[in-house]
Amino acid sequence: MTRPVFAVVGHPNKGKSSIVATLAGDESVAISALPGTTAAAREYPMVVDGETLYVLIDTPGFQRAREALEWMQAQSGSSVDRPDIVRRFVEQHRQDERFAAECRLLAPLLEGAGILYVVDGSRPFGDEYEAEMEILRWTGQPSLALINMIGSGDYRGEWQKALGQFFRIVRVFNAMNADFDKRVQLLLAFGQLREDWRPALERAVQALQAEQALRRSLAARLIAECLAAMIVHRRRQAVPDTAPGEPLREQLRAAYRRDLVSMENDCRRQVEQVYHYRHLQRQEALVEVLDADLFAAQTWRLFGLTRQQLVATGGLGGAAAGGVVDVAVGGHSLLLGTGIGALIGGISAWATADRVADIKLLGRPLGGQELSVGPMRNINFPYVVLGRALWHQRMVEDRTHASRAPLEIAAVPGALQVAGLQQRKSLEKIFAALRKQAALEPALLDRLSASIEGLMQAGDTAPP
Ligand SMILES: Nc1nc2c(ncn2[C@@H]2O[C@H](COP(=O)(O)OP(=O)(O)OP(=O)(O)O)[C@@H](O)[C@H]2O)c(=O)[nH]1
Ligand SMILES: [Mg+2]
Repeated sequence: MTRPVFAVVGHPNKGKSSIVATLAGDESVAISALPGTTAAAREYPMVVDGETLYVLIDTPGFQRAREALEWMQAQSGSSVDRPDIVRRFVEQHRQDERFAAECRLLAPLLEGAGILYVVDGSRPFGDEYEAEMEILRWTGQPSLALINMIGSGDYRGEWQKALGQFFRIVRVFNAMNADFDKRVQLLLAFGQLREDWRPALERAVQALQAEQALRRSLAARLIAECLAAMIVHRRRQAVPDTAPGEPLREQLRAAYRRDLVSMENDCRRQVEQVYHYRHLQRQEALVEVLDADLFAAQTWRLFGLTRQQLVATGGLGGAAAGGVVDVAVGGHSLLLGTGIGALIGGISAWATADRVADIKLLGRPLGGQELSVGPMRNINFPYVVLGRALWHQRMVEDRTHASRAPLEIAAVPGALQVAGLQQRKSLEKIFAALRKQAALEPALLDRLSASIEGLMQAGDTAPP
């Protein structure tokens, strides 16, 4: 076997499949609180440019490790014979339902796979694991133990002592919360198991890093397109010759708002797909802020500039000059640059979130008239949309494919990078240009997309 193959093995319900899902970035891996969820071995290859760099195999948990070990111990032989004894065990019990799990999880090891033994470090060590570890040692395969922390207890110390006697490398790896760097570190540790596996795993790490960067660019592009489309969006409706009444205007405003909400929603779905989530549920009830209506006053306060913030710093001119207004864009300070006063045309532009776009009655070339709403005039709007989009992207990026819960937000948005004044000025220029445009100019989109990517990058180094 030339390419590295790893079988993820262990007791039932200790997070084997969760580790596979996280490393393979695959939401289709079956994970549940019921022991015995994984009944058959399944392979997850990491393929780059048509070449398989390494393979992970998810396996069922041990069911009768003690009995299996007793059978093996009853065979006569010395240490050199042990791998053969394990092989004989599997050959002789293939049809034996009692040892179905043992045969399925040992088979890949007999074909040369490395061992990734998973335990739950939040529960105490117990004798029942000794037989499992002993059988694994008998296979003679290179092995690494992973302490997964499922619950709140902490028995890492005793696990480390026990595992250290059987496995050369012991690592703590939290399947559910492992960030990108932890995943990379783990792959590099796999490379320590066998010298000739290392090059493939180093390439896998490089491919992973490249993929991460590409995903960010794609996400930034999607967000830029969506944001620009939302800023310039208009909705028109033909109206009777008699002057359109308020109900008709209100209908049109409502339709316009629905358009924007659905544009934002489409953008989120697309960003989720970039990160290989196709069936991600969002927790509407709990995600108070992110899923709050785009037009809710609370959303504007959280993600955009507020009138109070501007006024509190001694007027718009002062705010711009000093660059001291803090903007709660999910922790981003997406401040407007100088010239803010001119742009918003006075503080009246900071009316309620609802009064965001002009509504106009226009004559139609072929007679009759139409009502038109949009484009978005409120200069706070792009910051609200961008803040929400960056926050959502961050949560999706940080999520692991082992999480099965709906996408849910902690109470306080994590602090992301404070955008520099230059960055804010350049964003404001782009937004202002967009507001004036009838059609989206590709060069402007490129600039917006690059700025958004910059904000994502900056978010990495921001203090928590
Ligand atoms: N909080 C938390 N829960 C985890 C973690 N890893 C696994 N779990 C949970 O533990 C349970 C078992 O996870 P699985 O990945 O299905 O475990 P398994 O070892 O593959 O189980 P079997 O296939 O039944 O042998 C699931 O409810 C997971 O959500 C973790 O790192 N943190
Ligand atoms: Mg499983």
